Amino acid sequence: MPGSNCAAADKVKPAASPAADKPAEIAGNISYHAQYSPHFSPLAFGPEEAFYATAESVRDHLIERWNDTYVHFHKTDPKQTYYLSMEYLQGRALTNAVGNLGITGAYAEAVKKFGYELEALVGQEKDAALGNGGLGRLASCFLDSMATLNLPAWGYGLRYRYGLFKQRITKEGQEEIAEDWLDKFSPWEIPRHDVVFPVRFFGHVEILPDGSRKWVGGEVLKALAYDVPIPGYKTKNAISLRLWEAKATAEDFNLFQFNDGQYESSAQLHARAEQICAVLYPGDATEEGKLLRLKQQFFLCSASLQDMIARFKERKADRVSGKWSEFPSKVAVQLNDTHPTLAIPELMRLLMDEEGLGWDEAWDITYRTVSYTNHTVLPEALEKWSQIVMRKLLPRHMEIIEEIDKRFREMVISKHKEMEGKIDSMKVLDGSNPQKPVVRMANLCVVSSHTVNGVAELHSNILKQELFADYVSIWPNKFQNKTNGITPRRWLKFCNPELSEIITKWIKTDQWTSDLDLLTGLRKFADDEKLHAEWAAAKLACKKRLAKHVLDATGVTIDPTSLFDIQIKRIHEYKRQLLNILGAVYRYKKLKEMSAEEKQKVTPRTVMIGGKAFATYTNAKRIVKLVNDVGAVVNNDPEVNKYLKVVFIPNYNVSVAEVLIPGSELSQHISTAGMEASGTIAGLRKDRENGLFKPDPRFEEAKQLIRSGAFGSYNYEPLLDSLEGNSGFGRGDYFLVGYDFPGYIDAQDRVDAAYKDKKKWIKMSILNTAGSGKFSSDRTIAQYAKEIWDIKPSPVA
Ligand code: B1H
Repeated sequence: MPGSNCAAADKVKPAASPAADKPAEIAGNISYHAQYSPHFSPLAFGPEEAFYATAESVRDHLIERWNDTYVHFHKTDPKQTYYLSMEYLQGRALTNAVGNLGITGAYAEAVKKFGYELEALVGQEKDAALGNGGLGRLASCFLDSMATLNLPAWGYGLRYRYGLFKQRITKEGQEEIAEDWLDKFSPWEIPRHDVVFPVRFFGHVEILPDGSRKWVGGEVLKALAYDVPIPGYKTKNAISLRLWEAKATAEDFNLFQFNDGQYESSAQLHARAEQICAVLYPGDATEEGKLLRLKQQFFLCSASLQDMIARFKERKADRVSGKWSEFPSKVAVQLNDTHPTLAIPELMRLLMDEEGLGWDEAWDITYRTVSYTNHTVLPEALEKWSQIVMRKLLPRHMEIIEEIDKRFREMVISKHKEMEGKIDSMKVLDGSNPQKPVVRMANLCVVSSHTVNGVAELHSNILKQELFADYVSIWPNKFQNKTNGITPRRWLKFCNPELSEIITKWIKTDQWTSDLDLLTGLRKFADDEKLHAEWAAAKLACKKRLAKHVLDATGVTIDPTSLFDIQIKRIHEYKRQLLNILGAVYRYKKLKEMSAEEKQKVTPRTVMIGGKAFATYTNAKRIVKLVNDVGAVVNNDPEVNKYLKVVFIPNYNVSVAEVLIPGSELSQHISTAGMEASGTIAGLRKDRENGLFKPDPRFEEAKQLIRSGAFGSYNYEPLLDSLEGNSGFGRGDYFLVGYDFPGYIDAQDRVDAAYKDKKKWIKMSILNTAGSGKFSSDRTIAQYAKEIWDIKPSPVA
């Protein structure tokens, strides 16, 4: 019973869930849920009703494991990790849940008894899209690996009412629609009415007679927990993703005003509470809604820390030697980027003002508890909060941050005199603009965490050599690398059953699903013709599935034998979808110039681009429009459309990715060097500033064709202009599209040539797969556990 009082768990033995290997029992349990957990008319049992009843039946299995896991952790009291993240891109859960529990076959058979295919029911589920992109998906992969590795760990996040918007493509380009993932209800969450904490905003700091300080007044909301069980793969462990929802209390409801007809003012705090979890912050490095975003961040941090402290105390009561200094040996807090930085001053406040510890003891505990992951060196994404706003919303925290800053500066001067000249860029508070003094959240994280890590070798080196270089001389051992990974369950076994079967057959074990390095076993078959034939057949099956998705979603027919060239990620100028589409435009132009004979030699290609643009990011939206406009012309041009198609994949999300990734043959990652965590080098812009840059004629040709109106009359001038002269993002072509264009086109020519040599291509594909073991999130999480968190696997017996 996660949250509190575990003794009860022994008394209230839950009724057993249906036997996992008996489809008839499962079917009975599904019927039971349809009847006794009703959400619909008893007369209806269409695909939607069947999905919800099936999900609730699967949830019975999850809850058993989740209860057992909590009881086990409570009894064994291991050190636990708490992953704090403003984003989780969970996607759908049904396939993953039955897959991880090993009951896919039994459930498939059970739902057949109602005349349904499991795959069809799976499609009824809405994506839980509580994240923007890579950072959020990483958090979800991490949860899967933590559970699979039997680690005592929790995820903490916010229960956004609306997740990332749904993207619809119209004549105007991208249109955003609220994504109602809770439209009906989520069968996977368990509201925890017993897990509620107060969270304060605004107010002031009072100094008590004994000199201690207390934050009082302002408005107080309640944080209510919703637990989402996360099953591990082939293990009895199931951990929790705890999502907080903001509520106001009945006392905040002014019955007098309501009876007086003042309906809106009677429930003001309720309305403000609702705003907090209304929407996911829509940016991937952006502006907007500042105060609300800060409230969200604090809400997550405060509720989660109160929960951790409550659990520590609950378990501490059972131990004779319980002391606060033990806290860091029971609790590890990982900050997923700077978004949950307020956990630092909030932990200090709770320890000092609520628990009565002194600064030094509280600081020692906080420092040994917290660690921070940096995901980007993009300057716009490095959070800076106005000191004025911070002081108003969180007056006590602002005091604590000031004290951290002051003590840091004193430490540098007393212990690292040689760094004194660098203090201005290292300190936490930046008052260089007296109109707009700010708190630098990344600096606060570096100064207050025992460990800081980047997410790729190259990225971590940039952190050590550039962004955080000055801190390295003070704390040479603080900085680490933890190369990102993905869960091989969702992203290989479940989304690509064809390839998975082949792998298992050839390496003669299915253990690769939890030990991905075993894929190296494929290497010795890289030239085997039988494997080649099977490999090609599996790929074709995935490409056909993708072609069907494209037809359903866009009405465009694509050829499954053409090269599938895919770029899927948030639309951002630094990710350079523009380089990709300009390449396609250039390809189109060359095709138009070719004779019929010349065209025969061309490698047919389908270029697919998918991703969402931030609603107010105009240039990103222009890119979406351009891809769609180019597609409309190219795909309907009978002279070329056998050799080139260009498709914008609408509403890219986790479920769409599960269809796209298995069908992909060329995956484009072409972000500007130096701007992405995965794959970067340093600066190149000097040539351009000095007028030394000579654009390649092919680049000029591609832009010219767009300007000529070949793809419609939409005004692309601002977009093309950003690639030229001195306009655009500060300087002309800030993201170096023109600089890389010739090299990019040449590389694409080499891709065409390589694809023609089928044998060579398939061999490369096999070897790529064989070498991908390192990128399992199991490896990433095992390293975090050992090298940062100091936690150990604790499997339920
Ligand atoms: C990444 C973000 C991010 N880095 C601000 N930073 C956000 C920044 O809402 N915001 O304000 C949201 C997200 N996301 C991505 O993290 C990197 O761009 C990728 O390169 C990396 O693979 C991913 C996971 O580490």
